[in-house]
Amino acid sequence: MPKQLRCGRHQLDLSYPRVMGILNVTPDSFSDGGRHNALDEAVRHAETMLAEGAAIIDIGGESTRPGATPVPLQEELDRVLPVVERLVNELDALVSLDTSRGEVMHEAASRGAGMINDVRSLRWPGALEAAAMSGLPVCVMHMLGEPTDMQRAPHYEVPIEEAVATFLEKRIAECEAAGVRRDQLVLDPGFGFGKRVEHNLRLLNRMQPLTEFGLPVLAGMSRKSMIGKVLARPVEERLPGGLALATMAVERGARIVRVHDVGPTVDAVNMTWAVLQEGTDA
Ligand code: 9MG
Repeated sequence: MPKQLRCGRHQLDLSYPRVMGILNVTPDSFSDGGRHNALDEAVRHAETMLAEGAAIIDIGGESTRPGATPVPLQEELDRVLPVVERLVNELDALVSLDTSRGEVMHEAASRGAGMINDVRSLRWPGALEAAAMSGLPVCVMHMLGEPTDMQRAPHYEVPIEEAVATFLEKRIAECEAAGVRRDQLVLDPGFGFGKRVEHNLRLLNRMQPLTEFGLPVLAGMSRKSMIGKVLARPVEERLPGGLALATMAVERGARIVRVHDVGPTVDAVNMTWAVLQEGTDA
């Protein structure tokens, strides 16, 4: 596995697990519904996450929650680009862009974003080309369907871990064929994206083989409904469940965990790593 990812001006050291902090810039993610000071609020939130130990800030201007519909291109650009610029210029942050649109990838890369996180794995028109042109690392993720319909009775003909591995293998080949370097890919099993709770639990138990592609694995389970369903907790009470899942993902080989609650996750992940390293020469 590449131990370093080249992320534009930044090098991301993946010789140990890193935390990616989630920065949603959709209107409903701001305290006043995004009417005033949304940009300042986003910058302050990113600053806090960096101080808590986030290695990457993942900016998203389109909700990918179950049932969500895509926003118009201009709206997505207007939401994310000012935030990218401020985080890059004021905080020197390693910014990842959570988008499926080639235009957004291109504009964000030209403003200093260091990574692309596409839940649709560069399958929208123009995305593969834009990602290849940027030279940035890309997180490719498994998803069955689209956010609008993905949670309507998802069904697989083969065990979920096989479906995910087959999908990612195909995407790796397609990305490479389009000029995205293999050593710039990050793989994501896509917890919660077209999966029932039993699929998610099974996938987490069996995600270790994904590391055999020789590429870093990213896992995102923070506050997701799998926690709500197993523990019967509303979204604001899912941190303990999320820490357990982040810990298990790292134990099974994930090198990036994507979370809302950075500080507690950094401690949980670092503690897990200390145990995993015990007795090795590292
Ligand atoms: C944007 N987004 C929401 N959940 C995600 C997950 O699990 N992985 C990645 N890569 N992105 C996600």
